[in-house]
Amino acid sequence: MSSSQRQRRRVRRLALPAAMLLLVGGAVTIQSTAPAAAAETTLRAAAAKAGLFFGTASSPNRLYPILAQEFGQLTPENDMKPDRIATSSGGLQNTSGADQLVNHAQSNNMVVRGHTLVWHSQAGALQGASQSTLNTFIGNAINRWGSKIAYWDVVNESLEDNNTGRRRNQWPHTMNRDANGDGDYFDAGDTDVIRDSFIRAKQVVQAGGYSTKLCINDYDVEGLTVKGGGPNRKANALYDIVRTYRQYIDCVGFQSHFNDNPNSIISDDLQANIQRFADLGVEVHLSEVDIDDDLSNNDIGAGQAENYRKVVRACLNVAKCTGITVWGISDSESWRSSERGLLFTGGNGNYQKKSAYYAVLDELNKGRGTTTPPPTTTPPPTTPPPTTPPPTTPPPTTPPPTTPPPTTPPPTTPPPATGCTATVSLNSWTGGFVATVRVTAGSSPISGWNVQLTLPSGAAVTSVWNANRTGTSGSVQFSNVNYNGSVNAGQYTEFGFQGTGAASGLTPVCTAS
Ligand code: 9MR
Repeated sequence: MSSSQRQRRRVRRLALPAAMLLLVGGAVTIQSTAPAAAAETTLRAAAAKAGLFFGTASSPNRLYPILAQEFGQLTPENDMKPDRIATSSGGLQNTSGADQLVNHAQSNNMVVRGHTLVWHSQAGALQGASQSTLNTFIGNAINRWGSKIAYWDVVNESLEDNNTGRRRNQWPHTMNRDANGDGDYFDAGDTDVIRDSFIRAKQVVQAGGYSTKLCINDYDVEGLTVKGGGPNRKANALYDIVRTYRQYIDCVGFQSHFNDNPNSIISDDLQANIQRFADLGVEVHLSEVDIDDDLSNNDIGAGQAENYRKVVRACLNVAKCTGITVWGISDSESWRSSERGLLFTGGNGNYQKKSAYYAVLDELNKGRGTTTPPPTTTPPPTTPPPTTPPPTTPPPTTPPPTTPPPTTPPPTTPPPATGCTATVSLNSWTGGFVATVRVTAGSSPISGWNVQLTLPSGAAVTSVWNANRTGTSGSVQFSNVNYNGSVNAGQYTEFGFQGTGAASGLTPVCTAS
């Protein structure tokens, strides 16, 4: 018996008693309350009910009915890549496949993710192009489809393999220059193709009045840790990029190609990693999911269906995880067909649902937040948490009490320190800056915070994330938003703002509630 036959039998076994129960319930009580909302029967509908999209990658020759039935979002698997549509001067050519996909999505009310503008691979005629030519291409591509594209992957796969945490040492990143040699490309005098491509993309979106959101997309960035528990430096590097360029970046794609590569694991801290990006204020998508059906070497080596459940649940538990895209419909048509990593078998539109499909549908139908979300704050990657030195002397042993304990606390016990402190780090350039403010709770938990700081004359706030704001220049107040007011003792959360002018010597004053 095939797995899908087994699955159908299982569904029939479950369906019969449920129907009997309904009949019995109807017989014994006329005033029965309405039955619980029926579970949705497609991935698309179940995801929509939970407030996210569930999509897939496709091509013009695979626009079968099942596509729009099961999926609410579409990514052109290959038809929008520069090697298909870019000329060497940054113009457009051969857009018919991409147009067909966009039109199909439009007529079926599907969200489109454009994939992709700046990428070292499949660059075609753009290979080796200057930033100025890339900018021309970015403008032409964004303008061609405007708001029909809800999300654009502006920069794809900019970070090196093997968990080094470095940018790729190949075009277009070879255009980068670290002017002051401090090891990053974030300084005013540096050249950074990521920053410059996003700045251009943002300008085009704003000038056109489009609703398009701009994403950075990469793989092996899913967990906080890699196999063995070490830090995921690639994820940390991506985090630093998003934090630094937050004003231009709206969304982050974790590709989520899970396989036996030690950096491609499904780790228990996937949700925490999604959450820390979400805490920067960006949307997070699992943008190219496939899960090897034999993860025997993986940290979570459960069956494929269970692994899919974990991945979908991690997204559902983070409100700003707003979409999941599987990288194709059927195993046989996948770029990694030998790993059988998708939700269907079969081909040419005649597809059969796998156990993994039913697991995903079931998890989506449970909706968001059915498990306790982790704390909304996780430490940023570049600052390792302080390590507690091991005690040098054994702790004193408490002798058994010989007298009854006092009924009032001794007067010398100091009251617990409460409140919060705030520190600012600045990333400045000529005429502007981004400030990241860290709010740290004292030795008691806090449930809300307020940070006041005074900007130097000539400086003004233009945008803020992860906080509410009162004032623009001079004395400015920031307070928590609904998801980051609660901070545990000794923990911190961060918010940020962008401004014009120069900001230096800021001394934030934190008060807690
Ligand atoms: O699935 C795509 C496959 O058909 C192409 O041959 C391949 C060429 O590089 O690209 C595949 O899609 C990739 C995506 O664009 C970026 N992330 C990794 C995907 C799988 O390789």
